[in-house]
Amino acid sequence: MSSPWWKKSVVYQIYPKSFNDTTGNGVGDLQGIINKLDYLKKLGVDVVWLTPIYKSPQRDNGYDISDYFSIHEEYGTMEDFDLLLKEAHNRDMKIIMDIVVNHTSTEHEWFYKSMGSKEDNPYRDFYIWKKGKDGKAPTNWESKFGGSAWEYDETTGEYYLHLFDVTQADLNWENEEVRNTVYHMMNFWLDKGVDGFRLDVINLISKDQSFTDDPTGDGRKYYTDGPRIHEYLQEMNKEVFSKYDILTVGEMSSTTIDSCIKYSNPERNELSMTFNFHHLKVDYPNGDKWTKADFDFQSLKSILSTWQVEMNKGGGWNALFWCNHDQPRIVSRLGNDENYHKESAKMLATTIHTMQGTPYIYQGEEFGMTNPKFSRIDEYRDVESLNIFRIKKEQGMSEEEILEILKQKSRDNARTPVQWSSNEHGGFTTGTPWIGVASNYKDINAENAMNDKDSIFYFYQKLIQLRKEHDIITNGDFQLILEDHDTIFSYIRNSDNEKLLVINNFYGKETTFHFPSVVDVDGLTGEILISNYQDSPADFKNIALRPYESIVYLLK
Ligand code: TEU
Repeated sequence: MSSPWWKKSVVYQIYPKSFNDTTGNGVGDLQGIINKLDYLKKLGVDVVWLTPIYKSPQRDNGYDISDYFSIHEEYGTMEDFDLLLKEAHNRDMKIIMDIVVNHTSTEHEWFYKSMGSKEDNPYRDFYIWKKGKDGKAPTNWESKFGGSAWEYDETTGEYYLHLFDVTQADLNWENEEVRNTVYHMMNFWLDKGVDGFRLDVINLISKDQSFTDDPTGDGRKYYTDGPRIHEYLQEMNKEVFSKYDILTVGEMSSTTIDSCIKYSNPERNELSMTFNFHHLKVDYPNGDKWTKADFDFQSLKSILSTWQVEMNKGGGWNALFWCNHDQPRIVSRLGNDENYHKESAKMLATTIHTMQGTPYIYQGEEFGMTNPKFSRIDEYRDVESLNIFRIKKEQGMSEEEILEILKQKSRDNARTPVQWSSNEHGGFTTGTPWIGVASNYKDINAENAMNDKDSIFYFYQKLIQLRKEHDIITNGDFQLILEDHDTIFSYIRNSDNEKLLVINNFYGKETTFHFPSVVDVDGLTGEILISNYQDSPADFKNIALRPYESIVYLLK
């Protein structure tokens, strides 16, 4: 069987709300995406992933869907969507949709029907309703956005489960009717011609039916990679995915390598690939996201390497990424957005784009957008950030301290409008943007990047091109070298007749790279494929690396 197209593709993620506004209402829209397709084509991406554009009260920016068959009004109409799909296909680009089926909005008509009565109600079992225990919630599980994962509803005197916001009620996947309804909806979009799905928190859909308290108070072990998850995904694959030539990527909350191998090994007929987040928890000391902290470089190296090696061994496939709409901007997080903006953004790009898997670029990452460094709570919009602000305050933390944490960790860091130009609001809108634009938009914007041959944009373009030209980037296996080095992340990708040597200095200080004598490269010469400095040396054996220097050699 020939290798599937998505193994050699690069995906670009669009968060429509913040991408490009053509109506002046301060919210991005589908026409705005159509207007930028040529820009995306120039960058060279193959696939565009749209985060949810369905009808939604927007309490969680579209991850709270109230109708899977219509387009959210502010974004446009179904005609706009059809045009977008056509225009993308005309340019040889694909579109994948974000599918959220762990939960729906409580404004979905299924939920209204479900909450109405306990008896003679075919919709009751669409969601997870339970009686309280001793006047309290059915279990002690916590919502991922803070507080209890259960909400009491007076109508029938029972609680419903919501692993996320109180307006995001979990669907009951034990119910066959729910599953068939979801498959029908997925087929509707695929029949329209979309090229695949990103499946939101898909590894949480199967809950342990014992509904017991978790001694840790967290609950995730009762629903993460749950008891029937593989059965559901295989059923979904049979009923939906297997009928089309598509890309499916599962977003896997707190998963394991073994599970991801199962999800993505093609012999099991589940998904094409998986996102996991372990490499982005390296600045969560003791697992706590809500702390201001530096990142742990050794853990980062070790997590990325282990996933590279093990997924390859087990026949799984990784989705590679630093950024998405839930994560702070990577150049602010692992790079240096003040003194080495270009160098560090390019070094981080090299790291992701030379590993094995399918790389994802999040809007604005391609020209180095940074965290906005908001300093007031009224600048934030994200439901999670606002909840945490309230909860931490109730627990006695000072507002200043919480704001410092949000500045580093809030999901809104990724959600500020795309900075297209140095015009007001970065050229995103002629109106008032729904969330503020980062104040550095006059320097950091797409237009400037397009006019600068040495920009981060053209660096990404080149990395994408290299993937097309060198199969070793897709197929080569992964070998970590200089494992214990305290600032260099370096690895070799091996194929039968060549090697790719990747050297990344992750810090703003100089260091020396010595090629390890245990690796045999006798008779091989190195050619530089890409570097973030003009004059990196041709000899790869001993290199005085400059701040954030990043070099990729092809050894033949
Ligand atoms: O995110 C799920 C998820 O586990 C996160 O990355 C989440 O944002 C984080 O745990 C919060 O600390 C997905 C979506 O990407 C996110 O935007 C949604 O809010 C969430 O599911 C619920 O649909």
